[in-house]
Amino acid sequence: MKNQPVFTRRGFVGRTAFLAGAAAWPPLLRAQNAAQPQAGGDHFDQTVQPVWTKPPLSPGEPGRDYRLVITLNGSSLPFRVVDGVKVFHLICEEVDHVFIPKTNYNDELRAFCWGFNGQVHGPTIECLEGDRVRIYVTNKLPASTSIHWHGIILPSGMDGVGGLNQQPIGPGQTFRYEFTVWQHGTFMYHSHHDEMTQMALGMLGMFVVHPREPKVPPPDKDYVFMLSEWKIVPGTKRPDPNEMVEFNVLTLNARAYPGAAPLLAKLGDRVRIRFGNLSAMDHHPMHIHGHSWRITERDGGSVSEIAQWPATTVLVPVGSTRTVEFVANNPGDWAMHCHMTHHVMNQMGHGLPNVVGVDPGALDKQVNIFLPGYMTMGQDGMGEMGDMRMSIPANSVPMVGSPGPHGYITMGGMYTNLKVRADLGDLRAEEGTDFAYGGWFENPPGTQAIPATREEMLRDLGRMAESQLPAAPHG
Ligand SMILES: [Cu+2]
Repeated sequence: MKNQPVFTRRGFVGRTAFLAGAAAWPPLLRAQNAAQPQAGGDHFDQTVQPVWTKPPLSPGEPGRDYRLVITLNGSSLPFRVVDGVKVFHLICEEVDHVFIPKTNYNDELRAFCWGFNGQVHGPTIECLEGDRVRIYVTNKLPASTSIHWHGIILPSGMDGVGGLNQQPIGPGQTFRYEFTVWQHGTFMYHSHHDEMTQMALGMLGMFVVHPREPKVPPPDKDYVFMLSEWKIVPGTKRPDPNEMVEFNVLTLNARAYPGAAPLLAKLGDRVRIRFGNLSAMDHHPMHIHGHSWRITERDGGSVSEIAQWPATTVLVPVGSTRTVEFVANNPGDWAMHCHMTHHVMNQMGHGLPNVVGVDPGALDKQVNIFLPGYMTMGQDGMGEMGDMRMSIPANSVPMVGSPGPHGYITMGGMYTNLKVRADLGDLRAEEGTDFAYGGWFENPPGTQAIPATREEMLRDLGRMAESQLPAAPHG
């Protein structure tokens, strides 16, 4: 009898009072409360009927009714229209996924992951508000799975929680999901069966619903990023789903810098960036340089204009989406990255002793007697690590970054660049590493930080100790 509800006298009285109160509502108020849900992203209103009960409209066409988003290092899932329904097919399968391609500067980093249709993460699903979608999910994995449509209001039996809403999809089986989407905004999909394992192996994707009646014109560039985190022990080829704390590969659309493609924007472009976060354990404060953005959407709906906070960093909590918009009015190469400093490192080891400030002095000479080639590292931080071209284990990459136009960029992981140009020229948003694009910004004269001269320092800073000044020229 443990799980039987217990009606205490107080609880019963409280409940009766509530019901009596409801019955006493004036008829007008009750009618308002039962109003039909409306289009326009206002699906968080607590009306009596959920939005999915509204009949579908004729299916929207990309190019005519909406512009497809840009999934860098990924793609949008193709569909067919059958009797007014948009039909998609997701195939869950193992994928030998490249996190960072091989370049002149680093070996590739790849691992056997679980994804969809040959990709990690899965392709972005896109539709128009009011579309009816039918999604076949074929399971080619060795384990059962099920797919949850994260943030989408739909019938309980379509929600995809294995065991709760449906039987898990067994290996070799195909299940059919079907629902009408009466929302717009940025949503996600992911495995909801053995989540710890299957999400850690990559079974995630973005789900974008375009508005049927947009209140603002579509942006010039509409980027979408899935943020996620992995543990890939150097030298191994399988992400470790048991990891809880020490994630060492932090990704944008399953690519770690320098493997993540840059965002491109023509000067004056209105840019939208949709972030989704399905990391196992971490929130990501995503930060933009050279611009500030407004937070225009959360996963529950659009933010009304008056409430759109200006910011340069948006916190994207686990299990959430955040959409930001800005005008790319500042030409240059601009960093965009998670501001957690350990999330912009590649395959970070956290077990290192702290030797910052230690003078290795005679130590290296002594140890070299027993260990030829030994070198104490890290006494000045990690910035030089990538540049040293040290030998590292197979299938691993330097902890930090890659060459940039002015030296070494000491960031990896959840980092990429926004390139704003008056003329994008040969720059293309396609597969590759960032620095392989070759298109670095040339800072106009007078807009570049450079070494200060002796004369400038004496002129502007007053009396200076000789030791703080650059050496006087000889002669
Ligand atoms: Cu982060």
